[in-house]
Amino acid sequence: MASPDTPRESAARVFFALWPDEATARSLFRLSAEAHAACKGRRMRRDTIHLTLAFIGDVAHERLPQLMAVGDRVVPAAFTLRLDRIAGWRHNRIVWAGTDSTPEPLTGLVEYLNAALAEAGFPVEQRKFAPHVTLLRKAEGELPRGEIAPPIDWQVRSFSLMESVRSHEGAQYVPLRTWIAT
Ligand code: 2AM
Repeated sequence: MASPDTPRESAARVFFALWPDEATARSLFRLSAEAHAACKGRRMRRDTIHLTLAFIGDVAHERLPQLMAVGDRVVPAAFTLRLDRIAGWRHNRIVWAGTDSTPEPLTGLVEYLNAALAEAGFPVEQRKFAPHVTLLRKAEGELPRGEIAPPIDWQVRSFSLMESVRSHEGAQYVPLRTWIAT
């Protein structure tokens, strides 16, 4: 995490994430249209839909190689992530797509990243991992809760270290490095 005296431009806001293929992103974007019809809010743009594995926050640029090294140590696995549940969180008014059955390779990846991040001195999330793909922010009224039918089968083949860059159009996400399963 950047210390308060780290000038903003010398830090990058970064996180590890799964980025969907085109078809999965399209399915999720369609789902967000349905959710938006029911509870308004702000839809994630199709190109920004993702699943965060580990959010790190502001990191001084000179420490980015350490984060790359964390990713380099992972042996990326291919797996299917079945998104079968849509729900909302009242505390932050997010509507998200998730799963009732987190695949073991996903849990393993997150645990590995968190352990390696902690070892390298980066801040790690203490809360239990709750895999979710944010669809809407600032949703209003009653939030959805139910099955995604048919479910969306996301064929995960890679993970990425992403930088979140703020612009007047909202956050832009830039991949810093992607690790692909062989
Ligand atoms: P969210 O979709 O639930 O808001 C980039 O900001 C990504 O990191 C988002 O997917 C966001 O999850 C996630 N994230 C996790 N912890 C965060 C935090 N403390 N601040 C901002 N984003 C966070």
